[in-house]
Amino acid sequence: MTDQILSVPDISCDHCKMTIEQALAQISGVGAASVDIPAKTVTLSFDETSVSLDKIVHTLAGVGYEVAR
Ligand SMILES: [Cu+2]
Repeated sequence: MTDQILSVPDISCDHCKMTIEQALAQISGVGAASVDIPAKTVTLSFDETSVSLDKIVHTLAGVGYEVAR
């Protein structure tokens, strides 16, 4: 598993946290994911052999959250 911290500037409340965590939970290959609201970050671990970081970033964009890079 690869650990990754993503910066997501639009995170502002519990609703954002729930939306993001639920979206990530539906991607196979993504393990634990947690959203830090004050820090506006998403910390997750994923299996690089079954999902790419790109796919994760696109999934977040699909639910309305752009990852800053
Ligand atoms: Cu919100």
